[in-house]
Amino acid sequence: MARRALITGITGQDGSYLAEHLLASGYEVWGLARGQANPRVSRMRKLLADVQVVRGDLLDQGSLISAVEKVQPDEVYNLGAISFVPMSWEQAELTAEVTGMGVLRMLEAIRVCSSRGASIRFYQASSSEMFGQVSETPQNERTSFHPRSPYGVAKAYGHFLTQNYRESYGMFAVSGILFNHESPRRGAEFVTRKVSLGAARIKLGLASELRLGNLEARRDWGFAGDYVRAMHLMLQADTPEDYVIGTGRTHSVRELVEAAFTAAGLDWEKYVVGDQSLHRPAEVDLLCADPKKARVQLGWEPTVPFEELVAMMVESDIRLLSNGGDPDQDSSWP
Ligand code: NDP
Ligand code: GDR
Repeated sequence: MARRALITGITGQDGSYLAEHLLASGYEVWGLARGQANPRVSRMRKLLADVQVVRGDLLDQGSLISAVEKVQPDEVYNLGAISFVPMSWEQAELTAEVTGMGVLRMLEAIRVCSSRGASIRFYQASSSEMFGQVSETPQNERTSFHPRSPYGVAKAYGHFLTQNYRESYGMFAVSGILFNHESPRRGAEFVTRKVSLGAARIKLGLASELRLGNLEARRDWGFAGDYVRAMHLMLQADTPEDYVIGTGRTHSVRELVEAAFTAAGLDWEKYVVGDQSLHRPAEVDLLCADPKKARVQLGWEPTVPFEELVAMMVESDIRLLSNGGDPDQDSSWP
């Protein structure tokens, strides 16, 4: 019988790549989707016709128990979250509820169903944002946390809770501490996609400038398609353990802008405008992964280097906009 996976956050970037990967690996894939008329569900269905949808919300404990009871999954991937860091200052309580308490509700749903005999492995989407103001570089599984946003704090709660359920109840529950990963399906609010869309719009004469915040922040950017393979590998391991996933290379936002505009054949300095209002109340200045444990124990390696990733996103956005696609309407997904 096919293994069955339940993915929260199915309408997001990672949900789409993970679903593709699991379907290609022979899984029956279910996605948890919220809302009575969520337009992102139809976008997801267009791309992933074989994914079955179960209604539920990370804010609603009963809906998660019902979803787990209905799907009877072998594996649950908890990717659902408020994931945009600036929004976590604007709606800190909601972020705590969805991104933090949502993990508790999902773990409880699994614990309740496991007590009736189910055996379910659990993956939690932890984040390099938990490291925040870093105490050492590169960051590995033993690096201490100093989160710098309500989002990072909520993720740290979910991370420790996942460890605690593993230790308290013997659950196969793991966290992937994933560094930034991007793709042509990345939300338009995140800096890589904002820059690739900005360069594409300027190239096509649809915009004349791109406004950005802190150009000096450094991130370890990889390709989302590579990172979902790591999520799956973590749940196939003999023992439940947490892993850092990243490329081990770091670049500034300035270098990202330069690479994107170069890929579009443009000089970035003519178009990029600094905007103080886009700076964050507290910034994470530098992130760089040490993914050695994942390489040695899981055999995981990233395959798409930074310049290739940026060029892929810029080319995709030039194609999308040339064909009349509207990324702000969430209508199209390459
Ligand atoms: P996205 O922002 O693209 O997707 C977030 C998903 O969460 C959407 O499907 C959204 O669904 C869902 N969601 C939001 N609120 C709820 C809710 N109340 N109940 C159920 N689902 C909800 O994120 P990514 O795909 O980029 O990231 C996936 C996960 O990995 C997130 O948890 C993120 O925090 C984490 N992460 C991401 C990294 C990255 O670089 N991409 C790095 C490290 C961690 P809806 O359509 O209903 O809004
Ligand atoms: P991040 O990603 O906060 O690292 O979280 P984001 O792309 O939003 O920001 C990266 C860096 O770019 C700087 N920046 C800007 N960012 C945005 N969004 N818009 C701008 O105009 C801009 N100008 C400069 C930011 O200050 C920041 O330093 C992502 C999310 O996917 C999280 O969910 C995930 O956990 C982490 O990555 C790992």
